[in-house]
Amino acid sequence: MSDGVRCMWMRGGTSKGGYFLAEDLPTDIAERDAFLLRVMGSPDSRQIDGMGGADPLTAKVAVVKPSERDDADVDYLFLQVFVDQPIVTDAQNCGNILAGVGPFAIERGLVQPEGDETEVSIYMENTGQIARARVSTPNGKVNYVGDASIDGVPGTSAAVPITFEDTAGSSCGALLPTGNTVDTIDGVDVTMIDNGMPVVVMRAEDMGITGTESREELEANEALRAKLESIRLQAGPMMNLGDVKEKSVPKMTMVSKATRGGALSTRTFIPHRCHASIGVLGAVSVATAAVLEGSPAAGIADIPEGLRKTLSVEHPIGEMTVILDMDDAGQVGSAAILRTARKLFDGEVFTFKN
Ligand code: NQM
Repeated sequence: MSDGVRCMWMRGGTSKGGYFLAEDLPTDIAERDAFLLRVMGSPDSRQIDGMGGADPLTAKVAVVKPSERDDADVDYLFLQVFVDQPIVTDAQNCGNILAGVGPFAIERGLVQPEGDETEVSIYMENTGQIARARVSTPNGKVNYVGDASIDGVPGTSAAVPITFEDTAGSSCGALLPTGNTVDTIDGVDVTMIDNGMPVVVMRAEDMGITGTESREELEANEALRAKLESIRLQAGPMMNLGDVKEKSVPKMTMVSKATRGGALSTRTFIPHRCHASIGVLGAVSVATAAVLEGSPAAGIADIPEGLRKTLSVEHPIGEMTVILDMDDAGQVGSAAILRTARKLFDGEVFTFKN
């Protein structure tokens, strides 16, 4: 494909990537993936010949189309393009890129704006659940300006509140795919959990770190990375994810006591780079682990009373607030988070591939 392909570049939460209408992409999956690798400039650690930002958090893709479902306005497929390997995977969802899907759907005319705020119901194809995003639309147009701030993004923007329902077992078939709150792998107690994102949650101190280290310090710790990868490769099949050697899940989150007044502190590998902050559904899964009695996270977390639990999940550069609504059985029923998004560029992307 040497002709330009219509594409919008957006920041969604603390991530960034290309947003495409499904009709603008090749239908053949191998062809589509080859095209997206060219778009991002992968594989190359600098992504110099493409749009990617040399970081998994900025090499992301949303594919959006009108939904045929009664309960959704649009379908959203998330694709992670690896930076330094020729891999494009749909094996995970992304709640940050999700934040741009509502605005994008309205911008492209898939959803008509209604009043000052338009609710967009989004079917998340990767995992099969619905998310509801509220988009600011005064005067019939998407508004990106506002006073909402999220850690990891300078300044303020219009709020995009998002609610998730029924995310338990999104990729693993069950909230706790092994049936246990705690399992032990390589001598480390872990909770293998999936409330929207498959995550292995363990105590930072059990991994030989304090949990207050920076992203750079943790990425430089070869021994830690080897230990995490050994646990991850064993956790994959136990979480019904099969061989995860070439997959971006499960994520690996090390938790410690909060240091800034939150519920708990986190450091997350996604899975080979350390997250600059934490993923959205990743944070929902970690917060859910923290309310499970007897889990490694519960032991260190500060959990508020009541059926609505507002948990501030601390991460390397701030915090993400997750609101968990518990049902009468004491299980997490739904989760909500606040994100922002910004349209950065709208035009055509070129690949010039022979
Ligand atoms: O967990 C990064 C991100 C994510 C995923 C990753 C995310 C989520 O911050 O919902 O948003 O974990 O690979 O974009």
